Amino acid sequence: MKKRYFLQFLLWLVFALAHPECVAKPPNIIFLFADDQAYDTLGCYGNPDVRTPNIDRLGHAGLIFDRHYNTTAICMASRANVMTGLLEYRTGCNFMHGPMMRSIWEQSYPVRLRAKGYRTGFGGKFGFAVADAPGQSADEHQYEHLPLEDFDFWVGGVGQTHYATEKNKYLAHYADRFSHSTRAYGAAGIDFIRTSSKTKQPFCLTLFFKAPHRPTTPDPAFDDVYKATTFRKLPNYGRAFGNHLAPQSRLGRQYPRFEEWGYHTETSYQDAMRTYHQQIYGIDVAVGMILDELEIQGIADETVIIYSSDNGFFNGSHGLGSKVLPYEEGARVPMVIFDPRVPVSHRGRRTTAVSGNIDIAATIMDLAGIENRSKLDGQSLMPLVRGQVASIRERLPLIQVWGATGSLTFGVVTQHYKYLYWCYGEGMQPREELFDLQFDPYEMRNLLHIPTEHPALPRMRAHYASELALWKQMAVPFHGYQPFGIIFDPEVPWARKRDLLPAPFKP
Ligand SMILES: [Ca+2]
Repeated sequence: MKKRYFLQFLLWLVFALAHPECVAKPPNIIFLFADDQAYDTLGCYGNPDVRTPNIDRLGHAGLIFDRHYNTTAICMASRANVMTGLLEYRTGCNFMHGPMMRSIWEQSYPVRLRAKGYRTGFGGKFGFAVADAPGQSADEHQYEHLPLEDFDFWVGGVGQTHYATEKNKYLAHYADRFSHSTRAYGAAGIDFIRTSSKTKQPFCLTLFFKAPHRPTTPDPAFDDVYKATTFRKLPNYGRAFGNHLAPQSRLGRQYPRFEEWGYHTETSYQDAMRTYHQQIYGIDVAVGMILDELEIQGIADETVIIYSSDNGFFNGSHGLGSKVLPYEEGARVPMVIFDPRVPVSHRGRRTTAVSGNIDIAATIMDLAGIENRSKLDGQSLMPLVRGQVASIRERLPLIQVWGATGSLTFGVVTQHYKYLYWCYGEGMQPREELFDLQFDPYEMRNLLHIPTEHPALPRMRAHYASELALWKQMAVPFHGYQPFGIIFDPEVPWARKRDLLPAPFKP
């Protein structure tokens, strides 16, 4: 070897040893996403009543995130967040607002990974439509408004999709083997992995399970799993632990659902939890099917797996049911990343770093070697997974611009505290809430109620003001997002805000 080439080789070797991820083949990526799965529903999150051995296995071999939030805690908006790495006021996409513009979709991780040479697959509830221009109607219930052509493999569905496999157009051919869609998605995942492993391309599989979203429809194959289980309740369970919250928190549909969905009596609570957890058990079985196939194909050591949920769930906490509100049970969810390439010494850990659903696209792009991520709101979580850093951000915004006008909320969460501002002032005062999540993880005490000003309040108000300034600066000019820059401004009186409310929110 000539001296010049030898020197070049030595330089490459030094670089390769320092940055093995840059010279190795990019990993396969599997992103598994549940619908409405609360943070405390997995064995690896400390719930002693549940059986989730496959997801637990991922957690124990990877990194478990204990402070992972959906920046918007409802299906459509959250799916738009994870696909793009953008906050809701930049995706412009939610129920009561509108579909995603194609120009924004084209920045999503599935499109960018495919352009980078990845084979991409999607299965499950896509959740939002893609439109060419603002004001153009696009309906997530119609296949022609979903971006099927941007995937190499598609078993996705429109709207809420169906639990019965046979009712989903692109999944129906699995119905003879698995009549319930959760395991059918597992079977579809196996097929995608099998065909992808025969190509030279890396692959990215995204599976958005319908479970455990209502209407409660567990796979009867697992009727025996929780037959004898009595489920615990979280310490903030019940109406008595909701009285201290802002009255605006009781104006959304979450409040009546505590009784409508049966969380209010011991018998109906246990029934609700049995079927809820049975649906999550079904996801765990599907995850096991996928993990087994990776072993069979000999690619388990080159496939990164991410597991999370689109929003949390109030199973009776604070006397609430359902999701949407940015309290811990509504916004915080399980999040597990397993990267088999991380040294064993750095695996099997937990992190309390604050992370968000906007980080998922950034993480997937980082894994795929896409370096230009500066326009994303999210950060790659890989430095946390590799144990290189202890945190990736100081604060994360929490957005709630859907549903009853009274329940509109904007807030910010940090390592230690959460600050929420409830703007609604019709017959009541707008409210602030401050929770110390380190000492009060169940949000039993609003620190605005103590007689002296809490020392953290000015700092949290400043964080909120910074996030509100970003909203004012960055919100898309369509789908009713810009007015919320003023509607969420605590300095502006409610009387002035009333006229600014977008049409669906006018009282
Ligand atoms: Ca959901």
